[in-house]
Amino acid sequence: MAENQTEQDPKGKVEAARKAFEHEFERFAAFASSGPAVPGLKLEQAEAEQRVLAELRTRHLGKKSALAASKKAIGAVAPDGRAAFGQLVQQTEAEITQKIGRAEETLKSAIQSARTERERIDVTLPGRRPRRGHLHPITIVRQRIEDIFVGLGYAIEDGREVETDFYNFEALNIPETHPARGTQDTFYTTEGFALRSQTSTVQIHAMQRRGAPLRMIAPGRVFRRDTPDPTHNPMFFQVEGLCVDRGISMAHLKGTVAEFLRRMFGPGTTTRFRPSYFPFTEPSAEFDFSCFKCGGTGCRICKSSGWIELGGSGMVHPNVLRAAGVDPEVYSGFAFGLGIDRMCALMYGLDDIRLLFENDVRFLEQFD
Ligand code: FA5
Repeated sequence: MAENQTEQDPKGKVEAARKAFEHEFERFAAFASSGPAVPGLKLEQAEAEQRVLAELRTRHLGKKSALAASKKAIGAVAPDGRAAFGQLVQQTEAEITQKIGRAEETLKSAIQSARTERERIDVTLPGRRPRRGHLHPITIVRQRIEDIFVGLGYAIEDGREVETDFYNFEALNIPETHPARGTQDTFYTTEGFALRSQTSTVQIHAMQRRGAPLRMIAPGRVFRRDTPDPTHNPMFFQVEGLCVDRGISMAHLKGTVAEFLRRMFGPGTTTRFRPSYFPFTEPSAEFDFSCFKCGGTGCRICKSSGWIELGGSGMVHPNVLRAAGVDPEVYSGFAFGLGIDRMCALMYGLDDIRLLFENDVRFLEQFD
């Protein structure tokens, strides 16, 4: 009955539209009356409220709103009440428009200041510097070795990591049945190809390419089927040295190695040679140097012996010179090879060479 009355009564319709608006607008009342900022209102919240308010505006002031219908109905009202009715509609519309407008303004400025706050940057703060990397300790040691030998007139050769049986064994005087193959057992890729087990392979490549006379060092990665322990890795670094010329003798080998170690570990360093065996050198010797830590009196690093073992050496076997196309009747040469990883461990006091390949930044950072 009441509904029917409202339907009949244009004024009642306007009143009902206002009430419906007031009811829905309640949640925005605070925005309509507060200042430009709403304390505690988060950006996402304010944006959601803005969307709801836009819908509310369409519902109450849009073309299909009850108020729009009342506007259309003005003409149908009896002339004596038309002006008053028209005024009522206009007033109601103005009130609603004003309230929504104020709430919109408040939300807009709340959104703006929340955005500014979020994007605020302090331009006076110092920028973040990218962290600079540094060389790996093995690279540091390798470069020192290279510098010393370049100073002694040696060229630096780059070898191959995957080798044929010929370069890794045959040409180095290690035939297929030789027991030395067992001590340097390596990883085979396919028939006839292996990961090199020593940098001595570069001796052959260098002599074939450059001929004699020749002075070179060849640092690089080598591989062996060794079980990892504090002094062994299946992949490690060696540096090879080779000097071939007329009249080269064991004295040149000893002088060169002694000078290298003095430059590497200090002028007081002494060197000793012990007889040894390598299939590709004759005679062969292993060389040690006086402990750089205790000077020879004995300490933890040299295991109380006063000496540190470093590598193998000898006079290049005539068979090796021949295999590489150098006439052993005219030329002779010396060669040596040492392990960079163990040298690096000695220099930095590491008790396990495996640390060098774990890529733990906390460890590597110490060598900056
Ligand atoms: C050789 O490899 C010979 N080619 C050296 C040589 C060159 C002799 C020229 C004569 C003339 P040896 O197998 O001893 O030699 O290895 C040389 C060095 O490599 C060792 O002194 C040691 O420092 C290092 N080394 C050997 N095996 C490993 C391993 N598994 N892990 C880390 N370092 C190793």
